[in-house]
Amino acid sequence: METQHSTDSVSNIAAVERDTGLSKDTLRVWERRYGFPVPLRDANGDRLYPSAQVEKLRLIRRLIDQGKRPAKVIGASTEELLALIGDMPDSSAAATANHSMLQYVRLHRSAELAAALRQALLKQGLQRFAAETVAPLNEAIGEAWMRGEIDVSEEHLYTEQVQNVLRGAIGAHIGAGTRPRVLLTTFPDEEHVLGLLMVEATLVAEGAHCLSLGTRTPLPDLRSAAVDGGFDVVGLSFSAAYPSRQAIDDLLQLRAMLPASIAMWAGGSAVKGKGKRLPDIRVVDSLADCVTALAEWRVAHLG
Ligand code: B12
Repeated sequence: METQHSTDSVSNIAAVERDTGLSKDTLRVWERRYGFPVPLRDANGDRLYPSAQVEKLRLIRRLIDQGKRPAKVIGASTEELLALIGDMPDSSAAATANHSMLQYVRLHRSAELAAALRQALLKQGLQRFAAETVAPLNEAIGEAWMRGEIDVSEEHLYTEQVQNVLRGAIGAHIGAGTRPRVLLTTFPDEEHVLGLLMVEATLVAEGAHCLSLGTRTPLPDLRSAAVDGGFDVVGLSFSAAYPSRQAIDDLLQLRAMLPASIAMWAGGSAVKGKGKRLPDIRVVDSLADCVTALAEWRVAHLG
């Protein structure tokens, strides 16, 4: 509902939520906690937001999608916010795309989300899509969940759509790959699957032969699948939710169970930088490092 108040058009809280993607609760909390926004009130006492404030909220939303904390930017003027956005690395197009994808998750518009993901994949190709679209989106979704702006069902909605698009693209390469033969999975307590899919996308694009068992494979079954399947590498993913101590113990246990001829690669936030405590296990810190680990393996085994 747009009404004329002085020269500035105003919007009610529902319209601002739709426009900025900031929930009504967040708008009210910020008003109390930071003194911004400062809505007017209509005859019924309902909040009305002048368009200048809505524009500022849009800019603040974009900076938050880039990882900025609300407290850090909410006091800035519109000019300062624009300058901050201007300083953002040339990811404005990506940021805008991510912003709208986050919107689709919030509004349960899965068809538009899937279409936007497919569009990005088309533009970027499999490897860049995983690294430059899915990785930052994971962060943004995780942050939005942490701020209570999305709930677990929306995390699932997001995961399913990303999974469909990545699986579809990877599926086109099934069986085409050569060496190494890489078996991908997670341990029983890890249900985050996107890390695995991003790795598979990266490796398949490099011509590796990958087989994913999905998440939660018990160690003895993983051992027999790796040995009986003649795999060269077992790759395991550990999200930030997985206790690092447990990851190290479980990885060392599997290392002792697997023949030395099968390499082990471990990745994800929970094991990042933990290489020193994991002898004979290659900790891979990023998708780019994944390509390096692959090249190292080929040099060592295929000369
Ligand atoms: C989607 C999601 C969910 C979905 C998962 C759906 C599914 N089936 O996959 C659901 C809703 C189920 C979920 C549940 C939970 N989640 Co969750 N989740 C996420 C989210 C948004 C994306 C997950 C993901 O797959 N990320 C990809 C991860 C694995 O990749 P990465 O660690 O960044 O690793 C990078 C590289 O290292 C490399 N890599 C990764 N793995 C590997 C493996 C190999 C071999 C190699 C070479 C490279 C490699 O690729 C990645 C590229 O970016 C993350 C946010 C985030 N930032 O990740 C939160 C997040 C991981 N979850 C979190 C939490 C807390 C949980 C729950 C405990 C919440 C709860 N109380 O229920 C549960 C735990 C479930 C469990 N037992 O595992 C927190 C963890 C925070 C912490 N420090 O503990 C996060 C970080 C959100 C947040 N910001 O707080 N989650």
